[in-house]
This record gives sequence, C-alpha cells and structure tokens, in this order.
Amino acid sequence: MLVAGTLGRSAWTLPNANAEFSGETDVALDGAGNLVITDIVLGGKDDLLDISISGTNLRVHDPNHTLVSHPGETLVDIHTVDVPRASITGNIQVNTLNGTDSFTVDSVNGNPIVAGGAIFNGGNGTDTIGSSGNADYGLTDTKLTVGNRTVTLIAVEAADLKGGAASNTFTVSNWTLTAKLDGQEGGDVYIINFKGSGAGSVAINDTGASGTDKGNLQWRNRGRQLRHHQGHCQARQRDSNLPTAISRKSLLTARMAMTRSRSTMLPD
Ligand SMILES: [Ca+2]
Ligand SMILES: [Ca+2]
Ligand SMILES: [Ca+2]
Repeated sequence: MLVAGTLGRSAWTLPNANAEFSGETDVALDGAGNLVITDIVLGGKDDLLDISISGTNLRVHDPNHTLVSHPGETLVDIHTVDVPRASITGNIQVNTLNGTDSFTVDSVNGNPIVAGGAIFNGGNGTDTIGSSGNADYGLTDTKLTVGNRTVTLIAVEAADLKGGAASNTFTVSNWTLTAKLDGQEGGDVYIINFKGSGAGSVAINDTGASGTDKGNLQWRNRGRQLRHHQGHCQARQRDSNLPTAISRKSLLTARMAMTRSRSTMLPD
C-alpha cells in the first residue's frame, strides 16, 4: 500500500503504510478451517510469536509486532488476537518468512495445538521452535511433539524448549541442529539419543531448584556434543566410534551426576 497526499504545495508519502495501518502479522482462518499466521512485512521481520489457550480461544501473541485480525476473531490488543478454538477445524500454519523468527508453544493453560497439528515454516534466516509449560516433548529435525500433538518443522534451525513446574520428559532423537532444554521445576527427564552423523548439539540447563532430574544419554556416533551445565557437570565426546578414556570418564560422570539429586551433584 502506498498513501500519497498534499499539504500546501508539498507532497508527502508514507511508504510503509501497510504496517502502519494494518499490522505486521496476519492471523486468518482460511476456508478449510486452518489458522494461518503470516509475516506480512515486505522483506520480513524478526517474529516472536507464541500461542496459548485463553478460555475457549487460541491466543496468538507477539510482544514486538502488530497483528491483523479478521471477522470472527477478537483483536485483544495490537499484539494479541484471540481465535475461537472451535473454528480451527484444520491445522495451525505459521509462516514467518524472512527474519530471525521464533514460534513458541505455550502450554500454560493446556496444550494449544489443535488435533490437526501445526506446521511451523521458519523460512529464511535462523528460526527457533520454542515451548513453555507443562508437557512432555519429543524433538527431531522435522517434528516437535507436545503431548499427543505435533508441530511439523520446516526450515527451522534451532529449538529452545522449556517445561513447567511438574515433571516433564524431553526426548531428543535424530537431531542435527541446535537445542536448549530447560525442564525448570520438578523432576524432569532428559532422554538424548545421539545417533547417525551430523553436528547436532543439545544443551541441558535445568534452572529448577526442586526435584531430581534424570538424564539418559545414548552416544552411538561421532561428532556430537552434549553439555549439562549450570555448575553441575559437562561432558563432551567429539571423536571416533568409541569414547576415549577421558571422554568415557566424562560421560560416566555426566550420567552419574545427572541421576543424583541436585544437592549432591558434583561442582564444576
Ligand atoms: Ca519473519
Ligand atoms: Ca530458517
Ligand atoms: Ca519441569
């Protein structure tokens, strides 16, 4: 959209009128009952989207950008659109296009992913799938499961998964990208399956002060790295098919430390 006008003898233009007047991210139901969320800024922007349940609605939110609503939806404020969950009979499609984007599934009020699942297409740039709240999570290069619901990942390069106050299980398999896991409070379980080739990394940084966290690390190939830090332990194994003596010891230390209660973990 281009708006032009005159003021006295001068002409003025507002070249970014679309963003000024309409918003920067479109939130629309299509004819098939899919909820389609799209970056509509020319050239893209850095989206910081999250979805959650709000009563009978699915809430779409971006604290940094303005959203566009349509009839049947509620514009709560310029950063927040509510969509009746009953009207989302298909899936949720998130197309963030250009930019360093993130899309977070927030289960604070229950799992917001509809039965038809979601598709997060990050587009160009380094994009992150995120989570928060109580659920069990499964992560691969192409899919995040949140409880019994699925988010298909396309052109997504990183994951930043957080749990909630209860016990949460994180299972990472066939992962060649960059992931951060934080179960927060409660006794959380981390199951990391390092298999195949590739340069994937998983960092576990459990910030919860309660519960006994457990790690199950399966190391079957080269080129992988795992760290469990925040002052507890760190293990690396970058080399060959079998761990070296040093890295085997580190791995065992990591296993032992992660299965102990937090208060008895070894210092760095
Ligand atoms: Ca974007
Ligand atoms: Ca991308
Ligand atoms: Ca937890």
